[in-house]
Amino acid sequence: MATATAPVKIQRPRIQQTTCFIDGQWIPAQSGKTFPTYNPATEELIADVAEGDAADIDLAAKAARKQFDSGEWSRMDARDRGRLMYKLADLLEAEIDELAALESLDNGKPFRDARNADLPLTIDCLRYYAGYADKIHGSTIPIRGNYFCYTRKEPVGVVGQIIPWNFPMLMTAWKWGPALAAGCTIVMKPAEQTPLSCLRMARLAQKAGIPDGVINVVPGYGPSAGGAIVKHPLIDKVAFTGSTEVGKIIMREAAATMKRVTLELGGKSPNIVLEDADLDAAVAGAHFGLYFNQGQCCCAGSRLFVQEKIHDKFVDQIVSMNKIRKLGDPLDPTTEQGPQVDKEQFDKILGYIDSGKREGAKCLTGGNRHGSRGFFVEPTLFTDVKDEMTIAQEEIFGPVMSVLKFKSLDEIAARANNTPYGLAAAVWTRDIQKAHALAHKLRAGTVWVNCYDVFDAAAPFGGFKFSGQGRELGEEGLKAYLENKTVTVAMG
Ligand code: TXE
Repeated sequence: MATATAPVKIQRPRIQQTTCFIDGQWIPAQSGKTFPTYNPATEELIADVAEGDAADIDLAAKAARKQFDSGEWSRMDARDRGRLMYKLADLLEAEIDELAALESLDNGKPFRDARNADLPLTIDCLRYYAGYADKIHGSTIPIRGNYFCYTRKEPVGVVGQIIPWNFPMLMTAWKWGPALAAGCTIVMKPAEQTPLSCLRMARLAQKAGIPDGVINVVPGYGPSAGGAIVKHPLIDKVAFTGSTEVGKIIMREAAATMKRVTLELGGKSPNIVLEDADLDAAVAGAHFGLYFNQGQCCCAGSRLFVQEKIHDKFVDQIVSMNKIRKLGDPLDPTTEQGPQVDKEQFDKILGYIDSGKREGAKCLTGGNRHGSRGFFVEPTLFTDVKDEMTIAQEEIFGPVMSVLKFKSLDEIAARANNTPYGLAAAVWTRDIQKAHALAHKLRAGTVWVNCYDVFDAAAPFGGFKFSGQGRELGEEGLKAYLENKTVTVAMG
């Protein structure tokens, strides 16, 4: 994994790509429209970006289809496809500081998080799947009779990919990695809040020599550009990361063209701390698991269940950490927490904070806006939270921790599972039996034990229940981009 310490002085990144990228061409939207992307730390305009809609998606889908059907990419020697993907990863690594700054500028996340988490994980994901390109194969099957039966793993075709704004480059890599390795071609729509880094990645893919039409990027809004991807008849599959609400729309609309669908949606993940846990480690893990990325993580440990006996000590330590947390300019390498991505998210979070106060939870830290410019929210801590309160039920997607007390192990799995979501969960304990017992009972796609937010390109990620369909990353993630073909040959 690429690692290095942050440079002392961070250069403001260059803004180079602001148009659609279709069939290897950088072109304005067909309508000529643009939309603004802002710096959430200052609320200032960064750039106007092409506002793609159905007409641009149509061009992109046709280009991706033509490229796929030509076989230039889909039937390229698999090892050569992998080589081009490695090249893309190398180009990202060569510009890692600039790309981290670009991510930080457009999203608001602290530079040091972008530099030490987003970028290394992005590069690692592309390399992981580059290595898979020439290891995708079927099997031979001994069926009854005098036949030779085998399977082929073929690319699904043209894939539409719609991503959110919380980890723009990483989400791009999670989508492109398996699609490219499988031999698919892509129509991608980045989130309207953060289009810049995905466009820069497309430029680097072009530089790496990935053929025209393999990757097409159309920035734009959800219902128009995103909706057009979901409806387009030339697109075979849609992969979406975002809200559960939009996930449901996509699943419904994708049915008309029988698209394959994978969805990575919201969560309300339980983080369970047993009284025998290593307290310092659990506090640090819980703090990171909630406040990392300004709380804008689908897997944020937003229902923190702490066993009664250690509750007060645990809470005291979180209070101390929140008091010294450094909020401010994301491009300052010492900043720990940046702004929320936009005004809509900021308002939504402040609304949830109000509801927590109204419904009787105790607000021990934060609870307000930080400063007067930019979308900063103080690190907020609620205790005395009850299972039925709104802040314990709904995804807040902000720096708001809700601590719920529990008495015994008997009650905890049922309480933890009592949510429509099932994305992630964590357990902190020194007792290995309790750890495994709980891990097996929790209805979640990922369970971390004595750690939180440990991601690896090789480890599948995705949700049970309303948190999604299918898995990303690892071999599971690749399968979502493959069709199985069974070939049966009469042997005479
Ligand atoms: O998400 P949307 P938003 C959750 C989180 C957040 C809430 C709303 O709780 O507060 O969702 O965020 C595109 N057809 N998550 O509004 O709308 C949109 O343009 C096709 C969890 O940003 O789901 C963007 O590219 N596409 C989450 C992407 O979908 C549509 C990450 C996500 O936007 C569309 C983000 C439509 N009808 C938010 N409508 C996670 N799982 O990590 C929107 N889009």
